[in-house]
Amino acid sequence: MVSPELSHSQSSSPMAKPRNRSFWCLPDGFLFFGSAFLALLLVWSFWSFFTPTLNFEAHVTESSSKSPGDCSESGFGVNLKSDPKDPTFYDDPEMSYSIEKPVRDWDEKRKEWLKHHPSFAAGARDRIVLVTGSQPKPCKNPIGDHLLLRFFKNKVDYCRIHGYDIFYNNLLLHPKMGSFWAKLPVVKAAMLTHPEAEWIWWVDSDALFTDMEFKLPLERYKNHDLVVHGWPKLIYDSKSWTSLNAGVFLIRNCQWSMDLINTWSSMGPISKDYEKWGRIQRSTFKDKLFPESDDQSALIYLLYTEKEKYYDHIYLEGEFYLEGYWVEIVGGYENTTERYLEIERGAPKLRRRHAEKVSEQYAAFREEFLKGAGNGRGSWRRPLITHFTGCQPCSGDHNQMYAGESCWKGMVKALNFADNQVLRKYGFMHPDLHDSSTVTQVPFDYPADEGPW
Ligand SMILES: [Mn+2]
Repeated sequence: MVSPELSHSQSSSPMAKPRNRSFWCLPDGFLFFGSAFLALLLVWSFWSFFTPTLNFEAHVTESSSKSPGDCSESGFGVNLKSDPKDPTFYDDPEMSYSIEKPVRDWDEKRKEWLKHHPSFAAGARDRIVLVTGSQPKPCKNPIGDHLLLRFFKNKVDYCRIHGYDIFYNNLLLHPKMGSFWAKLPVVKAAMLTHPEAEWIWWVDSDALFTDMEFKLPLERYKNHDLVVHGWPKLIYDSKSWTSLNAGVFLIRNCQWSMDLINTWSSMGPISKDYEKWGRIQRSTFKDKLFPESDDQSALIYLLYTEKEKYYDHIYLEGEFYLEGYWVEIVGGYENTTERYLEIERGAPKLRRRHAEKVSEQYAAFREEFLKGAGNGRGSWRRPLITHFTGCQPCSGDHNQMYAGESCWKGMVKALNFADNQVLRKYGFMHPDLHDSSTVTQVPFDYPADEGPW
């Protein structure tokens, strides 16, 4: 059927050519009845093919009742346009986003908000908002801002592929909470700003996704509220300040987490006991070399001293690289690339070109071939996150253990390794992981006789 907009625009456009005039001048009524008759014939012939079922009827009604321009529901079936008048925690003048003011009854408040926003309640259990950020000023390292942009692009790519929201912060939300402490005020504010999300996923600016397909096994964390990469043995036996890494963590949007952030940040620079905490941490964790209290040691300290209170809530993920130390990872990218190519050569369905939006299906296909790959250290599976601990892309400072060159070269290699997984869906790739600016086209090598058609 010719839509009214189309016939209108065609007949009134000054650019319309007179050649088709006779067609466009047919009375609307004629067109309508003509097409309606054709539609009826079509429906009728379909009717004789299929046994009519309730489903079929429902489908017809649903598709015809919704006009094509109806945008009241967008995104993933959530309503972005409705915020009912019913008061929520946002209307409470006592509510504060500040790290210095604790939030109480957060579970009830969040539940209440979801009740008033039912379209968000449906998928709330698995909803993740990724939060990251960097400093407010330009980088001292001449290539620092470029590197940070690429680290951020990588996170945007990962989030787009998996349908996660992302928030980038480049301000100190509390003037005293700088460097490694800066994340806590941001995570707390993000929890309040995203009651629709069950999880906030903090990822440091010097960490990047190097497996664009892998999804967090959320089912495994259902009875926990904080997930970090770490090892109980190193906490309780070795008492090491690197027994877990606080640069990447998944935190549940709940009251327990609000309380944790409160206790955790009370060992930071906002505390009058900040220096004392530095001394305590250093005497507890002998391998800690600097005097200031840091967020990672503070978290380990809580787990170590109050095991009964914290251990059950915190999942120490040691099975895969929730984050992995770059030094033990970057040398393996070529081997991993080769192993994945080998798999693809034997599995045409993995080579099939597809829209980026349906990438997760191909990730699931690939899983069956990765069973022997192992996970974490020594494995040839792509590491979920490569973390450039000890290298600071922005300031240019780095641990004296390694040359600055190896930091920046490693980052470029990791960024291109990750980018290749994304670019491929756009038809291109970096042929050389060390060379960021050269791209080649991905050949179409999917044999027609193996196709699904
Ligand atoms: Mn880091």
